[in-house]
Amino acid sequence: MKTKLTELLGIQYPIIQGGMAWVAEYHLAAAVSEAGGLGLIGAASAPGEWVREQVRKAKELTTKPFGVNIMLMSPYADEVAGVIVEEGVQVVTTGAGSPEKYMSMWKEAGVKVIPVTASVALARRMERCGADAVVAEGTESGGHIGESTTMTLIPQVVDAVELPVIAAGGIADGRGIAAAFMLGAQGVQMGTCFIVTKESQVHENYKKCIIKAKDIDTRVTGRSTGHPVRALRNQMTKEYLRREQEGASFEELENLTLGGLRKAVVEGDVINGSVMSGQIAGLVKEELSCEELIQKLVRETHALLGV
Ligand code: TUI
Repeated sequence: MKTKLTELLGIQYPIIQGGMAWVAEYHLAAAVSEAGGLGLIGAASAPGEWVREQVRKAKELTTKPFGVNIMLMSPYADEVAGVIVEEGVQVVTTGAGSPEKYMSMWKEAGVKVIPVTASVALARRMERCGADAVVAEGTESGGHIGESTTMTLIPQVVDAVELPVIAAGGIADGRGIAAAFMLGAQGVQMGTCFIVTKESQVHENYKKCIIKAKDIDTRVTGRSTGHPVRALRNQMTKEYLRREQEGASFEELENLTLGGLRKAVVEGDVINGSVMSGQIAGLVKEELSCEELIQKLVRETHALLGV
């Protein structure tokens, strides 16, 4: 499975594990990289020193390339951007904004930059400012999402930029990977199926929710606030959507979700917490190791594409 992406990153398979807030810590990232994909540490809203420690711990577990995802709405984004250079992180992905102001610093340090985009316009802008590849993320994804579906977004981004495009949103098996290649992608990024791996440190309750989930079990909160977030439906999403419909204020709605992801991932409160997940959760049925999962994905993709 050699593509422009495996060449760019020096990895075996064109499979990236999403840099999910609270979920993507060093055990998971190192396991994915060891298995031949690209593991990511999700910096989320954590301070630079937390990220530095995570990077150092990942380096103890793998000598293969791994990366860090910066969530650009984080108050610590500036310091995390610096830590990436200081610690010699090889790959950075960015989410929930535009990383233009960090681009020259990263490029000078030789960091490979892969912004996550949800539109053709942002993908084009990222190419112009020197990105090495882009992730095009469809609205099927978990967490903070854009409008377009993966099926419609990928071919449009592929036609708009020369860079390798990585498809994300709604992919959890070899059929999804093969489909992404057919749409012109050079690789895939997956989140939901990695939450349920053995190396993932999330609370058991979170894993059980994803394994139990059916096709129509996610909800999108925050469409009215401009921060749409997809999560599995529960008491929190029900209450949020009810209040959102009643025209609750931004502050009131934020208070409902504030710390919700931590609550679900760390405390296992899957009733009041935010159980972020993609729409593909219904396809995720078992807990495998990262090695087993990646080998299964590669086998399935090979069988479909005959490569
Ligand atoms: O970033 C993500 N997914 C995330 S971040 C996150 S942490 C969070 N927690 C609670 C509330 C809000 C966030 C959970 N999931 N994916 C990448 C992504 N980026 N999806 C969409 C975008 C995006 C959206 C608008 C990127 C850029 C953008 O506009 C940038 C611009 O300047 O035009």
